[in-house]
Amino acid sequence: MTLESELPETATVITATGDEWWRSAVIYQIYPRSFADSDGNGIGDLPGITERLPALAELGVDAIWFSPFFTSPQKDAGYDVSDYCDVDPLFGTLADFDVLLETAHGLGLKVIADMVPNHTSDQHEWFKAALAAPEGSPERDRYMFREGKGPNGDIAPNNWESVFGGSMWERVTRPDGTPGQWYLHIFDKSQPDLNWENPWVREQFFGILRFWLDRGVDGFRVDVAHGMIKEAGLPDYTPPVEGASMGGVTSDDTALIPGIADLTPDPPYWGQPGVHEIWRGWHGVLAEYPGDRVLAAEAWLDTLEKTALWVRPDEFSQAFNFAYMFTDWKAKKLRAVIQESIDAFSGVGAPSTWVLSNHDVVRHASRLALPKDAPPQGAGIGPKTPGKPDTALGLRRARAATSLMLALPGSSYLYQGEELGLPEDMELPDSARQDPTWFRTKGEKYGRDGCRVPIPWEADKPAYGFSTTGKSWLPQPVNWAPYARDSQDGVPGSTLELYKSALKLRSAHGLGTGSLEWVGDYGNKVVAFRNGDITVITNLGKVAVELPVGDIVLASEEIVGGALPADTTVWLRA
Ligand code: TEU
Repeated sequence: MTLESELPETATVITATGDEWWRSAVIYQIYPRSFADSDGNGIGDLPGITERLPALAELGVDAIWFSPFFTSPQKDAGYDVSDYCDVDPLFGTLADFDVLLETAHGLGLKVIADMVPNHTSDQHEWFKAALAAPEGSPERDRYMFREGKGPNGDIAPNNWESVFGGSMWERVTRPDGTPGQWYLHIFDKSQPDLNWENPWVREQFFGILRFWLDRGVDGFRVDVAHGMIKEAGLPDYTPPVEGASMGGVTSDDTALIPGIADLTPDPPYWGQPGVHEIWRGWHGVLAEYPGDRVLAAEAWLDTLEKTALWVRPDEFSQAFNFAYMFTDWKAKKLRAVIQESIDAFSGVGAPSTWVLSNHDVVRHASRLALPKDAPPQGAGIGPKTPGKPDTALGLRRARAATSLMLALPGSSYLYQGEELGLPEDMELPDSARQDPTWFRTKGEKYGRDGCRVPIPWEADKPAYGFSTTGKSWLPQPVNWAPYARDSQDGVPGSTLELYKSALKLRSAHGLGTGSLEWVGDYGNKVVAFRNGDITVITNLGKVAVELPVGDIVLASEEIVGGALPADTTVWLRA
């Protein structure tokens, strides 16, 4: 189905079968440094999370995915790992992790860790050994070292640009002080890429996976799963669309614009066919363990068709649906991406996933009200960005969008704070910024700090209850009291209560394991479908839509007089 095609009259979509828990799970992402701080240093930690876990059980999610808490110099907020089998002292200890895991399991919550195999930190022992070893040594072969070009080797081996800005190559200095080889880093220079063609590297990660599986984790989200293998010869590459090489999806997602996806071949460092053999190996390790462990791919690929190849039965269990995430607030586009997702994923026996926010993108309570000419994904929004989104409109659309998403069959991901309706923090002072993107682009891109601000728990406490001392590694806005959990708990109509109701009803009506049948009666500005005994109607137009007879079981805004207002979703039982 293309964007331009009309809504099929009836399109019943049978979701993939299988009774593994993750096929229909709602998975809540915790960004550990911004969730809850127990020791008052302004950075969230594992004991802080453990204390707050009952709030997540009460919210009604099934599982938690934790962004990395492993030992790390924190150059990229923990996505630069220097020891994969230990907890960074900032966040606590392995014993704290064991308590967290036990507490979560006791509350019925599964736990998913974040594995970062594309690169290590430059402070990892493997990289230190590589630097200390001579050129051509087995230690160097664990990473992507190459000679520079030109008579003195002072030109980078190719023209690739880092996702965070600047060259993807950094030159090292030999022990005698002379310039040496270059190493590849898709991200920051403190994140050297591993050489996944090297069997020794593959073997190490089998051990790391087993370390966490033995401790009891229920699976892994795999970071940059699309970047691990690079095209042989590392050929030069110039992206046809600005930002395309960087996962730089804009609000007009290239994957969803017919034509552009066809013109965008996989860059030589994304989505190479060699990755699939790695995932089959990882699948095999997880299969040795009881209890349906999950493997979720963070793979930024330009089409859903390609993404589906990653979730074939012997590879990942599921993959993030970034095409869905970046779909504009337009009924036609939304219907198309839903249909295309279910077709692509169920074609290989996998559930579709759905997601609206994470720690790398502008929060959807702001993104859904961005003006047309907004900066591309990854640029972020800051004090000097022209045409900032309207917060009230953004929140209204976010509530409607989430209410729609949570009625879709498959698995949904939530990002901490979205259940409070948090907007992007668009006024962070430059002096507070920490995202490497900000530094590597010399301030040209604000980066991702605006979605990473510590979340508010209690309106009247220091740091809104995030920390005991009032410290917060990124400053929190002064106007966040109304978003605090205790300002919304038990308050009818609050965003928190909307999430709780939606999650409860989703489970009661079996929507996650259900199937979708389009309902075409409401015009082209509406998305409407049936899932089991629930009819979901979302009005993305400006004009109110008359509702059919039926009991309203959920509404993202108050419904008066039988009409569905603009930017509103209802669930009806007819
Ligand atoms: O992200 C990979 C990635 O390519 C996207 O995050 C995106 O291109 C980027 O955010 C620019 O918009 C993962 C993690 O989710 C991210 O937090 C890490 O910084 C990155 O990997 C490196 O580990």
